[in-house]
This record gives sequence, C-alpha cells and structure tokens, in this order.
Amino acid sequence: SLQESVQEILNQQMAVEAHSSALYLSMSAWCYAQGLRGTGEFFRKQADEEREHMMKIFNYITHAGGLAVSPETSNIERNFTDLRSILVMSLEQEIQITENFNKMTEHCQKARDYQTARFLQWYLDEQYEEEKQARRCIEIFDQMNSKDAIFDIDREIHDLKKKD
Ligand code: OFO
Repeated sequence: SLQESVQEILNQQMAVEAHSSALYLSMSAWCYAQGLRGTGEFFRKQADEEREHMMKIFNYITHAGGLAVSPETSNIERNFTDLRSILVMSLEQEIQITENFNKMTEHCQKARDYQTARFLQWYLDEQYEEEKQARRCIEIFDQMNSKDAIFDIDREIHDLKKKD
C-alpha cells in the first residue's frame, strides 16, 4: 500500500487539480460573458479535463488501498482584465503544475515507490501537451491581435481542442 508521504503529496495534487478546474471554469464564464464563445468553450473543456486529472489521482489512491481527500476550493479568481491576461495566467499555471509533477516524481523515486513514479509519468506527458496548447493560445493572440480580429482569435482558440 501507499507510503504516508506519497499519499500526502497525491492528495495535495488532487487539491491543485480541483483548484485548476475551478479556475478554468471561472475563465470560461468570463469569456462567455464577453461574447467569446469559442474561448469560453475551450476553457470549459479544460475545466473538465482538470477534473478528470483529479479523479485519476483519486482512483489511484483508492485502488492502492489509501484514503483520498475530497478537496475544498477557494480563492478562485473572477476578475480578469482581458483575454490575453487569461491566456498568460493559464500558461503560468500549467508550468507550475508541471513543476509539481517533477517534484512529486523525484519524491517517489527517493522513496523507492517506482509504481507511483510511473503513474505520474502520464501527467508529465499530459503537461507537455497542455503547455504546448497554452503557449499556442498566446501565439494566436499575438499574431492576430487587432480590434477586428478578436472573434477570429476566439474561433482559432476554440478549434485547438479539435486538432492535436
Ligand atoms: Fe493541466 O493540469 Fe492537470 O494535471
């Protein structure tokens, strides 16, 4: 079964994923309220994915005979200034989450819990994709930005969830 310290860092990450999901939902709401439906949908899907990430950890802990902790979420940002600042915030958040998984993997290796280290590999792959997508969003914004282009940007970001 899981070592105490490994269970603890997995539970902490469950809370991070829950927060991430709630933050993306908040970004989605803001975008929809601005009439940016494409980006609103993009972030709504992103919120769903973060919840799936959380549940994947929940299942892992549970099936390993541990005790998962259902996280609380608070301090969810609601006041955003503009679309670009949301896109930058999203990239920064993903970079931070990647760093979490690096540290967790290192912890598991030191604790000689190679099973969990291997489980975490999935997240590192996923983070690579998410950072790539978040970086692409900022590129799209910066390449296309002009007052007339905001709805084209909105559509391009929306379509990112179809590609890959
Ligand atoms: Fe995009 O963060 Fe989850 O793992």
